[in-house]
Amino acid sequence: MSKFGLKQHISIAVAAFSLASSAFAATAYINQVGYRTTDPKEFTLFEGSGDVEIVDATGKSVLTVTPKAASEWKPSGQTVQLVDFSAVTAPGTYSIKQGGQVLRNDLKIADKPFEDVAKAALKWYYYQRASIALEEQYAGQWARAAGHTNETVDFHKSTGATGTMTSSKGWYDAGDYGRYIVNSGVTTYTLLSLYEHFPDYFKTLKWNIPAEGNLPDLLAEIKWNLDWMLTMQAEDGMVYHKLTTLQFPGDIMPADDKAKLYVVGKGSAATLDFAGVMAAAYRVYKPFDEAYANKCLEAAKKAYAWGAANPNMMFNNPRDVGSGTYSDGKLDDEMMFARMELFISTGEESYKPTLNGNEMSIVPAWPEMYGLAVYGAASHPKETGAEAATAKTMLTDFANEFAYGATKGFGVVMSNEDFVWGSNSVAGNQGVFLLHAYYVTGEQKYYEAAKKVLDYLLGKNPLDMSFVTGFGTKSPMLPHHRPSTADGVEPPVPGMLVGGPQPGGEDIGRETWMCKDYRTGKTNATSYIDDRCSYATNEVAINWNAPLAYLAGALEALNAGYAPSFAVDGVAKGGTSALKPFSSRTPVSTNKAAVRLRFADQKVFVEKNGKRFDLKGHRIK
Ligand SMILES: [Ca+2]
Repeated sequence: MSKFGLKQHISIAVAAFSLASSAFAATAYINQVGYRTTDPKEFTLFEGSGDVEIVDATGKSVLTVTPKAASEWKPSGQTVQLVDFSAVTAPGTYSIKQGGQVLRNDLKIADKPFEDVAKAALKWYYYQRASIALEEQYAGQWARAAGHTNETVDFHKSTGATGTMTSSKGWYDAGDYGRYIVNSGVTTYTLLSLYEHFPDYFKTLKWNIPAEGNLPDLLAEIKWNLDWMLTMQAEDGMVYHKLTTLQFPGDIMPADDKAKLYVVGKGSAATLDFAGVMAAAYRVYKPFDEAYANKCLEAAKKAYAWGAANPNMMFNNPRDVGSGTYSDGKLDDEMMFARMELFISTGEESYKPTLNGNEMSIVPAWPEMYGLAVYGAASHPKETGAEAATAKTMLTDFANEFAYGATKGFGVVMSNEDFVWGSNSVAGNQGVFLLHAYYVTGEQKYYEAAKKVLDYLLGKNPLDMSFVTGFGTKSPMLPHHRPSTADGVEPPVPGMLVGGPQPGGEDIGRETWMCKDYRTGKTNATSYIDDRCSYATNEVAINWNAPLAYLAGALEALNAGYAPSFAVDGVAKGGTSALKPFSSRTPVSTNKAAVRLRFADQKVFVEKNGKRFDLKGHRIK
């Protein structure tokens, strides 16, 4: 498979033993899925020398480019050059040559390069469905029996309730089979906002899942999780924290996980996240099913009322529970999110929020919901008035820095601090953030930087691999995902974004199920292993796939001519490209980037009593 990259480097080195050192081949890191005909296009060159040629399938050289000045990208420690080949616009498969050597031959240009990625990233939620069999007509070789079909589930004593209740449906959270309200919150909202921004595009986009009335596929899928979330609300409005077994199961299929299911815990984070999501769902489902929409809004109001009266009830795992914690010690952002969404949906003064323009933690993550309130305000200017203007400033201050970062080094937004647990979702959320800045300004540099996030996730990275299963020349084969491990099917379930490189090494240990140290000689951006053992770099999660789905879906929708209703003129590209000529594009500058990013706040870990825990509640040293 590896005709290029490191392996070719070695074979060329051997073949060229007696020749000059200039015979060493460079490495070209590309978006392996492809580039859009009308988009700006760039790849990253390592150890290159001289001009680069782009050669079409007939062997004809269609472009000769001089790579840009070299610069170091600290996360991989590599000094690299960016190569702009935007001038090549014809669909096809191309080779990249330098010094007469073919560096790689899988460079693709297409009209809708991300449509299949968007569909697969969204289809993955179907594969994660609890309480239903995946039928072959929809799931193909990944068909499986239903899991977690329990008629009733037990209340854990941490809920304060006794006996049983009914709760089914929802999406399995990650590589495990837990269902967690907090992580469902950021995930479901991200997907709802994708629909709310591009309703006409998603009314017709289909990816072969069971029909749900007259709902578009995206809303049919989201409803599967909303239905579950609604079961998790108690009479008084409070929302239970999670539905899991007491401990994680082994590598078994969902149907074989027979341990007792418990409703566990309660708290302000789950309740407020639920309130915000249900308030947004009201708007999105109203045109299709008014009764369901009203049910969501009433649930949102009840949850908010409970959350406003109980704003600081933290959840911690009870001693006998070892499933994921999703414990959050800072809850003002969840409150802001809930108020913003309820205010947008109802216009009631009692919910009216005021954004703090100095808030720094505004790139969303499951414990960082403030950014969703910023998105909400920016995307509903008619409803939020002055808050929309504050939100726009917050978006552009950060987005300027992101866009500038993407012009140097590897040509990606990420910096060293971003290589935390789930680094690929940090990248994805930066991309979604940039698109929001693009919607409200129309500035091309934000669109380009967002697109570069997708380039990174699909192969333009120092590991020379696509991080999405089933896509690209090389992609993860052994993700930490129980169904993919246990189903006896060689390819993993497609459309999953793995967590990605990061140097924490939380999964390294002596126990048989843990990894040997895969970090030796590696950098932040290469500390990764494609192995089932690696839950710290190779797991999948619903909140990680959501920004991928949003990015790929939004980029296709924009290029199909759809713009969000609140966007400034010129945002929809309509396949004809609103790009300025490449040579006259305004260079980006950091002069106005007064805001310093505090990436530490986005780290995906939980601190409790001075101890750090990972997503799943494992202690981090
Ligand atoms: Ca929080």
